[in-house]
Amino acid sequence: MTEKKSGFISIIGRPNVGKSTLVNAFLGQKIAAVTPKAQTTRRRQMGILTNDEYQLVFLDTPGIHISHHRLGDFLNQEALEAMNQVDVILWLVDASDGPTEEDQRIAATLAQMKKRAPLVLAINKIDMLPADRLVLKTAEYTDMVTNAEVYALSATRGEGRNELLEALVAKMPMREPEFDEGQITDFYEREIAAELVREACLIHLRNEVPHGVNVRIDEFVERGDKGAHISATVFVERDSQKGIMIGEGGSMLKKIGITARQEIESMSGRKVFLELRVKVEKDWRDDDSALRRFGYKIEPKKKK
Ligand SMILES: Nc1nc2c(ncn2[C@@H]2O[C@H](COP(=O)(O)OP(=O)(O)OP(=O)(O)O)[C@@H](O)[C@H]2O)c(=O)[nH]1
Ligand SMILES: [Mg+2]
Repeated sequence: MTEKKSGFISIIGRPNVGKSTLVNAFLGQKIAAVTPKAQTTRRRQMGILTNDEYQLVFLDTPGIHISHHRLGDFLNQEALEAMNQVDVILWLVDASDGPTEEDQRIAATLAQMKKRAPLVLAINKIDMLPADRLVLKTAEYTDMVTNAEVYALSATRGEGRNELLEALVAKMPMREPEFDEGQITDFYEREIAAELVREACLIHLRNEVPHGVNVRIDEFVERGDKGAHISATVFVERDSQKGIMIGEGGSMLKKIGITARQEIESMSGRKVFLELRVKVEKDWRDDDSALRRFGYKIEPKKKK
């Protein structure tokens, strides 16, 4: 392959600032779950944008937060690790909110990093506030970093998005791109399907219940004209949550199934038959062996 402007960009930030929204918007298609709730993303995922001039590989990461579970430790670990060996760190913040304690911690982490990639601070959700408040917020966030280029954008509406993209391209070195033109992510379709089922749970369920959900795809088979047949197990943490998840006469599970199926169909461009069942895996978010079984490669607990 011939050389072009190519490299890796790690998108970090606290939960809910719009990291996954931005990756989906740059790619022009949905590869990552997006919801109004914190801690939607649980695993690092690549979004690969290629054209004749460049290949940008975005690493979407879980929101960095003050964790209360072993799962939370894993999420933070995933995000922090993504900052190594990239060409640019893109710190996304939310103009409508903060800076919060989580932002302070991220700023401190960035300041402490010995060999750090160039930093770009991007202030998202500018559509949510008037210009005068935006000026104040931008100053508050900009004060938290040194040596960073600063951009403002709306990931959903598009203002400022191209300017940010062009700035990122300009920072990439000339080298051979790592990935084929056609590849847009490192997740398999079945992994994205699992994320979209979890997204539907986050959309329809309230309080802690959806955060304790894990989805396992048990079967994903092609049935020609009939599309794909997917069966999945939704794990919850407690018996009481199983009842909530299923709902009266199965109504909640049905609602979740419909939303998830529609999303999977629009992601994959074909018909999907989706079958869901619910199981309890007691307190799995604090159970290292359950976490590993679910594929979260958690590091051993640090001694305090
Ligand atoms: N108004 C507005 N909303 C936005 C914008 N960007 C993202 N959002 C919304 O913010 C919410 C969170 O978006 P996500 O993309 O899931 O955020 P995230 O940073 O990936 O969150 P985690 O995966 O939990 O770390 C969603 O409801 C988005 O629709 C924006 O530019 N403007
Ligand atoms: Mg996300």
